[in-house]
Amino acid sequence: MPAKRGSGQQGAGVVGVQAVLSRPVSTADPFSHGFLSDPYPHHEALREAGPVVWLERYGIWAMARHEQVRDALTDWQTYCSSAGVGLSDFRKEPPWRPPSIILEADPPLHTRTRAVLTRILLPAAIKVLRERFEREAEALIGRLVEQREFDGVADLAEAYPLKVFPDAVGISEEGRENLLPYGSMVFNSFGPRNDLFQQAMACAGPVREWIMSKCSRAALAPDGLGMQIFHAVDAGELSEDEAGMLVRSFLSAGIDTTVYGLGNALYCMTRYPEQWQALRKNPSLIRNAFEEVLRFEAPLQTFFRTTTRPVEVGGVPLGDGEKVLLFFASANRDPRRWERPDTFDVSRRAAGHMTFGTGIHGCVGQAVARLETEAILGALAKRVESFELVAEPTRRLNNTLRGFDTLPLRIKTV
Ligand code: 4IA
Repeated sequence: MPAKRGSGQQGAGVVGVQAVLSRPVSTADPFSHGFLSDPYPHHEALREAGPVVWLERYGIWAMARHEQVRDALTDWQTYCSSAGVGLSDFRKEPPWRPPSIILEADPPLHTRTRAVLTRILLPAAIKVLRERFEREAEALIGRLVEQREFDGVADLAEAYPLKVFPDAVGISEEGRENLLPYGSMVFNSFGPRNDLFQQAMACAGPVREWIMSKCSRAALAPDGLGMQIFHAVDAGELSEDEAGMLVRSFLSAGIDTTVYGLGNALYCMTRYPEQWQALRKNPSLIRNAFEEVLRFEAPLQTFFRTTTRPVEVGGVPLGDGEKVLLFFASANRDPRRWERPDTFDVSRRAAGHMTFGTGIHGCVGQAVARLETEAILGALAKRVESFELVAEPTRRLNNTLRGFDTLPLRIKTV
């Protein structure tokens, strides 16, 4: 992918001044099948091109180095979310669904909605879920061990979150097959209106209707995480409609992310068997191993921000109201930040990866994600000596997520 120095925007309207500014330029399409199938060489080229790169194809900026991604995420005043965290600028075109009141919002709205979810998802609050999550993990892994051969995606990475998370939120069993298609819509919609987006939207109508029907107080179990959001209405923190929208956020953000994360974890343990042996020998590494999976094979690859003012990044001037594509997965392998960035090592200090984001929008559900993964990896560590691929895994391409469609596994038991 060529990256060249190109001429920037002309200084506009100032009599007698016509500054021609220089900026690194790339012709890459981060949402093409080629890029999404093997993003890492493209990430490297973007990192080397400069601290910020103009993507000609979309007329947007890209940041692929750890320092700039982190700095943008921690400066919400300059890099806002309320114009959407996808390619589409909500101020210029209508969003495909009403914007999320937490993800696609800035303070003060974001501060109020975030406070409610932070409280509900505090590690201490999540503790009560642990026993149930571990029991379900043991039961599922028990069945898969008996089976010996299974699909790591459908039978494990999808099956587990699809059981435990909707149970925790407190929605009915009926219709849960809508959750994955909805996630596919949500995460593909952050990219351009390309083939992946069109495919995901094929069944949009009924899927959205089902999702919205599960977001009301009447649809929620009395003791779940969903109903806890409605308690905030009773306390005067949210309106009834806002509570429903935050339940929608649970159902948007809580499934595919962990499905892709678990699939990538299984893939890493299969691809790097000596790392699985290290985990089995020392299960206290499990927690860090998950962070290393998130660093090394980020299930969430990218998000956008929109500038709220002209800003200079490493000597390159960005204008007001411009879209900036942040490459979390590239920050995670930036050699400026990591030693041996392309080595999967469960004992490295993986904290500081960007997969959960950082700053005011940093993943509010990360305790749930950790709980799910630790329960699954813990159950596997007790029973599974090694994983073997019985066929080549196939990828499921998505404008935002990175993961697998199939992961045909055979396990050797202890
Ligand atoms: C929402 C970042 C991702 C996990 C996410 C997706 C959707 C929403 C929030 C977060 O709909 O609020």
